[in-house]
Amino acid sequence: MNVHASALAKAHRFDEQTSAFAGDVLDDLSQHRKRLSPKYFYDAAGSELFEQITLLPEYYPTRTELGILRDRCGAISAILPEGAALVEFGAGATTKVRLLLNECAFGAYVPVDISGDFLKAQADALRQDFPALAVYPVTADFTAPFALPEALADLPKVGFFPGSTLGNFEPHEACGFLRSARDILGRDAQMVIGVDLEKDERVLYEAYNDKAGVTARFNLNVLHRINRELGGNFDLSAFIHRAIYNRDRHRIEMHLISRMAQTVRVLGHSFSFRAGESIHTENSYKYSIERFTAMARGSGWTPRESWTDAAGMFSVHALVASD
Ligand code: AVI
Repeated sequence: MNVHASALAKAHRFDEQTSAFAGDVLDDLSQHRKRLSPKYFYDAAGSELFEQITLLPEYYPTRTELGILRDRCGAISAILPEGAALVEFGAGATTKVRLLLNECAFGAYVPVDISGDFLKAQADALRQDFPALAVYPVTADFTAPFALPEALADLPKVGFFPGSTLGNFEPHEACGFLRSARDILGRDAQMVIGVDLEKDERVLYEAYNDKAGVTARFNLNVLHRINRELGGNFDLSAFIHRAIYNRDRHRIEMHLISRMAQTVRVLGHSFSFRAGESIHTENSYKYSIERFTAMARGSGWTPRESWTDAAGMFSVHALVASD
């Protein structure tokens, strides 16, 4: 916890997670270019909105990755060791991991997520459907080092990081995550990872500016969360969602744009906005196969195989830990 966050925890009797949220929000809104971390999108309402996004006709990543996993799970299973512990970084919908669990003979499944409640529900559902599978949920921030359960010490390890969540990390954070995953999983580990690809800018634009406005609600929900958890007074109707493709940096950027000059208060601090001023809320980096595999090579992994859909929209990679 940083100094700011621990002072807030004391003053407001916040729990550890809310204090960290408060500290980050106050720091990030005080920047010359205001920003908020995309990790704060995912409260209960935000997670539900994200599930809705994955079903939108314009949002191709989820169904395309599922298609690749469905078509290629035989090939994926053929290169993974039998009896391995499958360690999933982040616990979301279980649809993707079920494809692997059905196809490969894993010895254990280890979902890792910061949200203990969500993790427990996910683990319970999988235990019911895969009674022979040992499930060891680990409550941890998977972007920082954490320990795997002792019971898995002798099993080979396979990491699973679907959904192109890696794309929401800055490139240096993505390298840091890959390196840390390599350390956590250990020697001879393998990794199966989903990565969204560069493509026609119109397709990208529409995926993040859907007609039904679900992505806009998802983006604005972070202001609602600040109001609810930190007693902020954001007027959600005074901000609009904007997503643009930044070609030079290969990324979709999401912003919340202030419609007017206004001042917002959060935890006794005032933040002034000019009309048209942005809060930068998310980057979603898009990779080429070459750029991703080069990054993996530089971060402790040797690319073993890459699969894409026929239209080359999305990619799934098998990596092996480098010596
Ligand atoms: C979770 N993540 C990979 C999504 C993405 O596409 O970057 C989050 C998202 N943001 C807007 N729509 C979906």
